[in-house]
Amino acid sequence: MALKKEELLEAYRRMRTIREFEENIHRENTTGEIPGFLHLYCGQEANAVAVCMQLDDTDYIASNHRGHGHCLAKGADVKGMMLELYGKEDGLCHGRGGSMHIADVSRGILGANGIVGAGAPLATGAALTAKTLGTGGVAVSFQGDGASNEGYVFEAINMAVMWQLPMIFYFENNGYGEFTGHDYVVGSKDIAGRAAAFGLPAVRVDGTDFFEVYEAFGEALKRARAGKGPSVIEAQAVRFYGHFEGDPQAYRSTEELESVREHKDCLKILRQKLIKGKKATTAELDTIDQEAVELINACREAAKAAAFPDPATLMNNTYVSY
Ligand SMILES: Cc1ncc(C[n+]2csc(CCOP(=O)(O)OP(=O)(O)O)c2C)c(N)n1
Ligand SMILES: [Mg+2]
Repeated sequence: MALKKEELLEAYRRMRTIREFEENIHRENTTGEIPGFLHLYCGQEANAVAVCMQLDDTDYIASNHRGHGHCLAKGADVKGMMLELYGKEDGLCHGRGGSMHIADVSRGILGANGIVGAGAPLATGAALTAKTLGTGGVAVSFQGDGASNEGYVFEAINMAVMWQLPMIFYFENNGYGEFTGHDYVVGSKDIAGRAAAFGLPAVRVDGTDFFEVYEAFGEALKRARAGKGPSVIEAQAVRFYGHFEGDPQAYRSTEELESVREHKDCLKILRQKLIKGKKATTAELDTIDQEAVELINACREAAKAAAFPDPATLMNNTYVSY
């Protein structure tokens, strides 16, 4: 893989920025200033970043309820995201969307989505648009292991195969759908294997390894851009926090929670690889860490100080007329 030093540092910066954004929300949520449900992406950053840094604004992503990382990785404005979470008028969606409905169509971000698996048919529609209009763009849907049991996800995969669409279905298998273990509900225990039966390439990767994801997604992207049709990627990922903020996680042992932070932290793993491979120095990475902290602190203070929407404008920016 021929990633330049600047690209590697940029990948680390994006992953670190997402991590800092999420850790900050985890701390701040206790103040009661962030309305609505929050599902943190902490631990899964390598996936969003290794995928989205290979896309541009003509490519689409459809995200899910755990969508902060996907949107930030695809280029959503960090301050706009933070303000949106706080429900402020200057947020990315004028405070009407919040965590689970963040979108920025100008950057190809079709939105976070509270309906499990709904991103797959949405992005498939975007892939059909790209193919029909000949834009050269591709579409990617991010969904979890739980979404792999939704019928419309498989309908979308079948349609993408039949129409040979420039579409990539990216499953982040973090071992849990809400509070239920993946092994308990996924019959074959093998999402990629099950998807392959639809007649498309489907691979499983280690979602804690930025490089493995980058490579596998790069292959799928090459196929999609060359008009060779869709692919499925199943990434083995880990979730650091509960399903949602406030989930006591009685179904996970303390040992498991400590172990994933210790041994399966994608950010730590990337950091070690960059240093070992002499791609970056500790000082360079420390500087990026510090810059991410400063950026997120500034965004948080701006979000706290920003104005709420005027109640008289409640229905503005809410519905689209066609
Ligand atoms: C269609 C639908 N069914 C059920 C729910 C309730 N629900 C919200 S998140 C979730 C679990 C999703 O698990 P997974 O796809 O693995 O994503 P993860 O939360 O692990 O990122 C469920 C069942 C929902 N929002 N939509
Ligand atoms: Mg899951």
